[in-house]
Amino acid sequence: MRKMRTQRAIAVLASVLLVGGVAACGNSDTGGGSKDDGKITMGFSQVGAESAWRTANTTSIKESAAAAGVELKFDDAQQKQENQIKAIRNYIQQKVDVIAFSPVVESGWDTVLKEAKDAGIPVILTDRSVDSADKSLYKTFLGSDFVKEGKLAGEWLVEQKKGATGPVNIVELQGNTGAAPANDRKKGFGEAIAANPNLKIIASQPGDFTRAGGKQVMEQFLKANPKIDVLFAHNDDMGLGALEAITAAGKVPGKDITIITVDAVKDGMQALADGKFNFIAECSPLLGPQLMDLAKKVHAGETVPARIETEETTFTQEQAKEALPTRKY
Ligand code: GYE
Repeated sequence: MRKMRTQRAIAVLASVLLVGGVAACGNSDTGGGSKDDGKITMGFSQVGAESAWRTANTTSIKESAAAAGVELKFDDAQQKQENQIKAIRNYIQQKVDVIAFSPVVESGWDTVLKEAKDAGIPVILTDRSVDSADKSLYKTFLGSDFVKEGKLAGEWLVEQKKGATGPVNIVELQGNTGAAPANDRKKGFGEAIAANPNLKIIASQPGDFTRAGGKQVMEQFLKANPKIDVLFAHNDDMGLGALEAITAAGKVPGKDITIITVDAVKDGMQALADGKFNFIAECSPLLGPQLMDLAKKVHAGETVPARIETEETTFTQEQAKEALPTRKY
């Protein structure tokens, strides 16, 4: 009797172990499989969170990584190059598969890029580029043509002011010093307005791409210059900050002062539709899907084009009214 009971107990125990074993085996199959599945790890160093453009760009990158099954390590450098260099060195140490970053300034990257190259980790530049002479330090640059954006802004102004008989005084709010979009937008705009000698930049200062910066520098411009006809702001956020300074100075934005910006984020488009801004050159922050695609190709050893340009347009007040209801960011 006792023997039979013992035998049954052993049988029950065995079946429990068996079922448990199968279940455990099943678990490890699915769990382990997806881990070693050639999943790409990307280390991304972001400039910061200085503008609505940047927020939309970060969201695009995070969402696209998740959708593409790319494991994303993300670092916000708070607009400091030294933080970006630290983050890139960390990613090299962690042996990520791909490093992507948006360089806060153009210069000073050769050493860290060489370290990534020596470690055999491909680098993708996104949004902003570097001025390194050695193009082998990175695989590709995905982003806008900032010179073109500045040029489109300038050409619109030339057209608007073609009947001007006297001087047209322009003030310029630049992005952070040394950044590709600040250098290039200034260049493109300057070249375009050279077509009409009446158009003169009477003051040009960095407002760091932030609302607070735009407001503060515009206050100084207004104090120092009794006649300001045009504001060219290198992004919407600085333009939006400047609106406060202009209104506080008793002037009507969009009427007393013509305002041109770059980006076309929702708040900028709203200001344009409301008649406070006059023209926006678009710069698209939605780089995530293309970036993930490039990361996969580069990781697979495929050659990719050295330069991939973002498609963009421009907006007048009327066009902003039409585009606003479906604007995603
Ligand atoms: O225009 C500005 C942001 O690098 C294109 O950075 C980007 C610029 C964008 O802070 O709003």
